[in-house]
Amino acid sequence: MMLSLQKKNLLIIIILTTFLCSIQTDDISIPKDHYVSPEPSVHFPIEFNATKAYEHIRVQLEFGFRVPGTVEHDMCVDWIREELQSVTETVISHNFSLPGPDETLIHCQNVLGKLNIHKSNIIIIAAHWDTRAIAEKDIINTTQPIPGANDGASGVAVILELARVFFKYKDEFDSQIWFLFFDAEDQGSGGIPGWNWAEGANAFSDSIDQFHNNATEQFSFFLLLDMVGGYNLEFMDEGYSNNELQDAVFQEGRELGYTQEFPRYPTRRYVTDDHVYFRNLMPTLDLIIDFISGPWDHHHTHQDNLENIDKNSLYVTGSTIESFIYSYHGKTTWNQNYTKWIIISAVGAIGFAGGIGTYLFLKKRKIGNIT
Ligand code: 1BN
Ligand code: ZN
Repeated sequence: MMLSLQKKNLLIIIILTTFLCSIQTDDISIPKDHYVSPEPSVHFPIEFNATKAYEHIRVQLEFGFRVPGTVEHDMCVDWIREELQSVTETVISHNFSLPGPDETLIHCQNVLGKLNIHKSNIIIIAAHWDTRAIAEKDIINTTQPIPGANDGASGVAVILELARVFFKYKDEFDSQIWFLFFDAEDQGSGGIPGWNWAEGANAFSDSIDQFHNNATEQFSFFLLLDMVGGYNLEFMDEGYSNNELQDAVFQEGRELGYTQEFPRYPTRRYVTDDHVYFRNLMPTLDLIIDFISGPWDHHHTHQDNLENIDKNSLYVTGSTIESFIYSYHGKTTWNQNYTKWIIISAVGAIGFAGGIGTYLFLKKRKIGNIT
């Protein structure tokens, strides 16, 4: 059958608009489904290097015990700042003091490294870097400090390695990333007499307006890594953490195959950790093991040393966070994609309706050879 020029044009319009309606570009993801999807959403390839993270733990232990008020402590924070200089855009020290046992002031320091400082959303990844002044859970030398390979150094190590990776791919992110290192977390219950848990995080959250612009920047979420490097890693359900954020990170871990480490039914406990001081600002998650009855039983003992660190646990934690950050805050967030999809569909639908309308109009007027 021969088609007239007008009819051909109309058919082309209809085919084109229908095609436009059905286009899905690569970066149109299905993020809403992400929370429930059984499909892996994993960013590949993962670049997190567990050997580099392990090395960061070894370096911290070489400084000695990182107890506030000691030279070892001050040398360690200088090193953290130096490491951050090469993988962030801004390194900021937040200095504060707390009273020591003899009423002299002990100088403490939180450190913040910022990446993508011109983006408006802020993701925070945090850990404490100080180590406990006493080993109250050991059977010997209970008044002596602990090495803190897991309790302190592991979180710092994983974050520094993540910073290296994210710095390399910073243009892929639509968010700022803050790498935040807290001092004076681990001295509660007599660690340093009179101090509470998470003093550094408390001081930082009190001063947070010094570090961001309230009018132009918003906080997205806060991830705390605490004791992420021991063997038999199994994260617990920390009660002060945000449920949705916790479910999403655990789901990401399970999609990577880490079903032991991110169990479906984790042990639930409440821990007064650094994240509690940020709960009123954004969703927070404490990624922490069950240090009371879990399989890694060196918490606040002299055995919290390099021998009881498992590189695989560092990899599980690092790769899960790397993948999670890409999934949720890569260049194309689900919001933008969803909007793009609506626009494409609307333009397509209008074009399609216009084509049909023109066809009917021409047919009614019997213009051309439409039969
Ligand atoms: C986590 C690691 N914490 C200390 N080391 C926090 C904590 C707070 C632990 C209260 C026990 C009780
Ligand atoms: Zn501790």
